[in-house]
Amino acid sequence: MKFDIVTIFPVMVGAGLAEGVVGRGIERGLLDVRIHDLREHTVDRHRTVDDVPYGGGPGMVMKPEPLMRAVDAIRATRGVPDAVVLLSPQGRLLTQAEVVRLGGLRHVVLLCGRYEGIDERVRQLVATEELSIGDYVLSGGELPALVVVDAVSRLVPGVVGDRQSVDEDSFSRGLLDHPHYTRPAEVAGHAVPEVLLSGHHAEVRRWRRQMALRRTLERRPALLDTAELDDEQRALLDEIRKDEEREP
Ligand code: 4HQ
Repeated sequence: MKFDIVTIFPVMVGAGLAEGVVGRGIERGLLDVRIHDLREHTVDRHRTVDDVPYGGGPGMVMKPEPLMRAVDAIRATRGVPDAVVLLSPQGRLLTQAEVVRLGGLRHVVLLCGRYEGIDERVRQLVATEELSIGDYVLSGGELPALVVVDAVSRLVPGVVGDRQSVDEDSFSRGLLDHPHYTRPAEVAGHAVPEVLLSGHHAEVRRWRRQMALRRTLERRPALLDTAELDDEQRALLDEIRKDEEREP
């Protein structure tokens, strides 16, 4: 899968791609990621990428032409992308469903904004969609772009070594994860739940499914409205809800 990231902080983005699962995916040729320094697409002596807002007010606005030229250059050298994504708090919220959709594409361009915002014509003329990674304010789109690349890359075959860990991932099943434990069996008086030491695989599986449902019900109940539960999960959830009624 191909990603092109346009930014005024190429070193920061490069650092975010260099290690871990994404770094290995790039090294192994499963991911083709290029970083584009927006300033390379300026034409003035000062390499200006921002300007004062029309109508006045505080802060600066990202100029449209460098971004337009950057995407033109990507089209010419890397091919016509399937999506040009603008990262901004005004975008549609990034969910695992959006991640899966992007994972079905072959070539995605990510535009990172800085300053107070980006000239609206970039949305109209260059971006094909706008995504937000959450309802909080960051100082730029670089971290959101890295979030998108990370989440989408995990779905590219071979990038995550163990296929099972992708399929069983928390949100891929629409629920929160169950608790995890490793050695030692006791830490500061806190023991690992007995069932996990029992060797009863069916019991372990049932306990994990129960805990995932319990945590989802307690922490993110709205997820249960859209999660596709099987018969066993619906039965477990009914049990948990009855327990709650007895001692809330
Ligand atoms: N910003 N999800 C403002 C974000 C953001 C987010 C990126 C700050 C764009 C201009 N982007 N710049 N949240 O807060 O995507």
